[in-house]
Amino acid sequence: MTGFPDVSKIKYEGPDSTHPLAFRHYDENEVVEGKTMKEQFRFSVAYWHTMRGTGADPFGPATMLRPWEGPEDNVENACNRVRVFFEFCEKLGVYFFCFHDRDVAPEGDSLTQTNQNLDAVVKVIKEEQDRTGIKLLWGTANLFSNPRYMHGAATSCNADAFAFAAAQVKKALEVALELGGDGYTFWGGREGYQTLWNTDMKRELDHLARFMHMAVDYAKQIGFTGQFYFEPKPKEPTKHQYDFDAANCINFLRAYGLEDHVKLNIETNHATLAGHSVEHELEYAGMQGFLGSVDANTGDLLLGWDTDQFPTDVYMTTKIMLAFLKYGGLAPGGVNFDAKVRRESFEPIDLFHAHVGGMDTFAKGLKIAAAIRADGQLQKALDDRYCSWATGIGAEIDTGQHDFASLEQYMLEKGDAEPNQSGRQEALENLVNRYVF
Ligand code: XUL
Ligand code: CO
Repeated sequence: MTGFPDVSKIKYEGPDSTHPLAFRHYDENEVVEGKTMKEQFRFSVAYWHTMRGTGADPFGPATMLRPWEGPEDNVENACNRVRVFFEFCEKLGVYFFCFHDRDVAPEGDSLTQTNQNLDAVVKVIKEEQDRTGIKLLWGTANLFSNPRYMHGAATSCNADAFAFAAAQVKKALEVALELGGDGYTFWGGREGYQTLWNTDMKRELDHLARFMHMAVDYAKQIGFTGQFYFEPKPKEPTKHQYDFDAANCINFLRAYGLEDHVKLNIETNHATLAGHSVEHELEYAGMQGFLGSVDANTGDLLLGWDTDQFPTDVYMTTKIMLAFLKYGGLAPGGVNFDAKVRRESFEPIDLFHAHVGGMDTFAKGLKIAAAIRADGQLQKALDDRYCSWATGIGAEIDTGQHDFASLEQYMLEKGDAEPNQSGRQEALENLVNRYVF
């Protein structure tokens, strides 16, 4: 069966289009800063939300109308769902996807059975990839849903949970290799803790590092050359997640010798839950050489939890795209819509509205970011702000020609610092607005 019989391929119609399911800004062939939009974004659909999101929340059950779903969550149904998924991606014009092992295939009664289920579904995924040319941006393992992971997976107090998780990631890497995946993501799930009364934090972090090293080693062994990503998230489900934010994750990776193997997958709403903005997290990761990939979504400041909404704010996507362009793009990473339709948006067509809107918002953000960069006024204002470092004492400090004693001498002779300049924040906000509207 087809999943979306009433939808034909989404087209680019230009900014004046009033068609609710056409792109007004995302033209995959349009070249911006030397790359087509298709290459710049490497948009990806998240299988877990788009195919497995049910609309259930703590106050009520599933609401989603998904006519292709059979009565039972078995392998046959899972294979059928894969075909519907590829139909969705094709009609949308997205060339990448991401999935967790357990979203695509149901768990069996044993690890052997579960792996067989996964193999059966992966076979169909492979067929659909070959048919459509759609690629795996990154794969990952669900190390948080099954009750065996209640205390975490790699950081569990139960060594058997660690071992099971290792077996699961081993298989997930084999699958990622088979599907030609460009990456593999670690998201902590339950890697964190609720209270120090029952937690040996040092031991847990040592285990997490050992686990990641095992993954890196196994990837090498089987010839999986995709990029590893670590995805920061500060809270949910535990009170203290070990992968809090970009700075915390980078420190962990460096402390445990993983910095050459793992980059970051920055998610918008995880940034805001950490009390940052996504542009802060991207800039931090970028300047440290850890910018890998992006999980695109947005939160709601009035709700304050991980709502995973689709991005519709052009200011936000402009800031994201400024970071992308500054750091030379994301490939082999991409922009993965780790986002879900609202519980009330329960019809299949809502999935198209959501993704089309997200892609268009990013495309507009890219155009604005490119215009800001081409104009150069924002960069000039930034350069001017730091002009005291370009020559004279600033340049001398930067080239290591001073110490505290010589700087004291410099100030004793000079008497006082040069007066400060205005930060001009409001003027710069107005300048940015000139490109937005
Ligand atoms: C959870 C989240 C995950 C990861 C992949 O908040 O973002 O879906 O992206 O495990
Ligand atoms: Co995510």
